[in-house]
Amino acid sequence: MSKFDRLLSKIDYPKDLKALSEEQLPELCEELRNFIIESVSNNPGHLGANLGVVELTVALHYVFNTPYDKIVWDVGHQAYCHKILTGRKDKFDTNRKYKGISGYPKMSESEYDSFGVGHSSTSISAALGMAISAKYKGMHDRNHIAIIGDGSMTGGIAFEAMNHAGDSNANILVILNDNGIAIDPNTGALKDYLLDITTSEKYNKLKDNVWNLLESLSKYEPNTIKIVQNIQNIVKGTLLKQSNYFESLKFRYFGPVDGHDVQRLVKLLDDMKKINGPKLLHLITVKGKGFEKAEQDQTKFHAPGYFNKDTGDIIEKKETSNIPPKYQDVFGNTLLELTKLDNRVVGITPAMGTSCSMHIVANEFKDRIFDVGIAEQHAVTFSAGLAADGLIPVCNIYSSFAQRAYDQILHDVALQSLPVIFCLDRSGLVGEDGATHHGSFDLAFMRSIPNLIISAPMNEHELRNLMYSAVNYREGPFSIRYPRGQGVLVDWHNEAEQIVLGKGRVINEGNDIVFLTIGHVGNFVVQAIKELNQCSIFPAHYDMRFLKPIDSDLLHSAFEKYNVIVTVEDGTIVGGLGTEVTEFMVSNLYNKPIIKLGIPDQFIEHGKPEELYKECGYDKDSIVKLVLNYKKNQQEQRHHYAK
Ligand SMILES: Cc1ncc(C[n+]2csc(CCOP(=O)(O)OP(=O)(O)O)c2C)c(N)n1
Repeated sequence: MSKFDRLLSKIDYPKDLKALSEEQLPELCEELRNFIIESVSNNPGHLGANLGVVELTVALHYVFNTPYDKIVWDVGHQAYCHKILTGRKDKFDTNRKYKGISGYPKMSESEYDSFGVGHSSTSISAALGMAISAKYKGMHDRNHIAIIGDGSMTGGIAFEAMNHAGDSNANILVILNDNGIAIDPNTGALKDYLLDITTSEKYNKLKDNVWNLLESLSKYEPNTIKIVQNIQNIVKGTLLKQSNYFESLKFRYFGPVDGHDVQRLVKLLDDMKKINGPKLLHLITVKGKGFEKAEQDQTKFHAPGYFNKDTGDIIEKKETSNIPPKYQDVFGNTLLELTKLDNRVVGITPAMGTSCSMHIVANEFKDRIFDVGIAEQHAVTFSAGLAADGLIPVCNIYSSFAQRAYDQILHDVALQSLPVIFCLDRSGLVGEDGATHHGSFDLAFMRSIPNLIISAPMNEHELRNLMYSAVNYREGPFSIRYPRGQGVLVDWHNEAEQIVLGKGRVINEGNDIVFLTIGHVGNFVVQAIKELNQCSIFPAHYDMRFLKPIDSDLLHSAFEKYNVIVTVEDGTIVGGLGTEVTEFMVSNLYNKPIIKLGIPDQFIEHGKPEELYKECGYDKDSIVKLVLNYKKNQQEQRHHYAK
């Protein structure tokens, strides 16, 4: 706990917060802000979004009766303050660490986390479900609050939920936390609309007057709330350029309001509690509020890594020249080269332009990159449209967010044989973001789709070769998955070359055991084999490179030459490479033991990637141990039969 803890030190739960006077709340917000800055500076996580909702979070827990009333955070990367105020202050130093608390709301972690999140735009649907359930059960006094950012509001499911909620008469309050930015600056027409409301001077002046009237009259006469709302609606209709979008979806619209005035927020939320039915409160906040550098560079300070809490300087890893680049940067630079080579190549990102390094292209060719908002489904079908008209779309989606777009990949792309290139960043275990973000499933969920090429590079050269080959392939979709973080080659910039599709690589032959790997995990096997060689054990290693079409020549060779097959993949073992190899064995009447290493059939929590690889049993040490145990058993059996 820092030195700024006069009030915060007394607060563990919302009941303690409610014991404060309204006048003390600004001071508490200051302390919370300092607590978060100090904590995130030496235990990296999300910063900007959390600093932006300090006042809102305090006001919510001050006014509402949580956990009875339901607060649903969208994405949940901004719920640190909520966690600190709901029993997790003392554990906050374990945030995102192995076996520590999660960086996102998680239902099994606390009764205050009404809904588990990580992927965006779900809050309104979930809160609406709870609100309708409350109605059904006769719990008419319960409140249901969804807090959603302006970025997350661009996701299709949020629109779907608004459409449903507006017609439901359910008791739901949507708080639109409008800070004008997602991770990168927001895109799309909605942002202009929100800006229009925010900057309409006449509307805002009149709205404030009406609002003050509402506050003073509502104390005496409940019906005046309705009258004043009607006046407010007329004001909105006449003074805003467009008719009010939210009102047209049958939501009562309130705002825009300064989201950093905690005392005013308390009054407002108190008033809004009395109004039944679907309502939307539009808050204007600043991402990174109160920390200068975070306010200035909001994209970098979304999740800045280690930084100096006094100066705001980000603490970069030393010696950046002598370490391999991140896969995402190899992707960005290669895409730039490809856009120069062929003017049909364009990039598509669902709001992750900087995070996937597509900004490298956007910096030179702004019109070749399309940031479509947090809208994975749309990103895929939009790419399908581009491909149908002859362009070469490279659609980069984080593996776990691509789950959203399964039907679009299947129906709109693969079924139509459209040459869309999918680059699935953050495939495999991603680390501290945990279960919601691990890219565990793409190999398995894509394998059953016909017409789709599925590949994974083992290193940076391979990524470049695969991207180059994908651009030349015009028969259908082509998926390339790669993990978060660094590759293995300092000298990553090869002359990209065409790969024979469906062909793997022999890394080395050996005896007795063969490893079949796909993607970056092949490097774990390379290291393990080096160590095993010291013990005079010489397993073979094939890098399959493609899951589909699988290299059947290599598989025949593996089954013919070796006694034991070990498959290794950074993905679920249910339906991935191991399953493919097993099916191949059965179809081809081989009969050899297959050991499948990969993510077991369960959701893996958060921690450092190395900790998680180890937990799942496919880090270098686990692989070495597996082989040594196998050899030991083999010897014991030999002794047994020799007796
Ligand atoms: C489906 C999905 N796509 C992408 C992301 C990555 N992501 C995390 S936070 C974020 C930006 C959210 O913006 P906004 O809702 O405006 O909240 P802010 O961070 O500005 O508070 C994005 C794109 C995600 N969590 N879920």
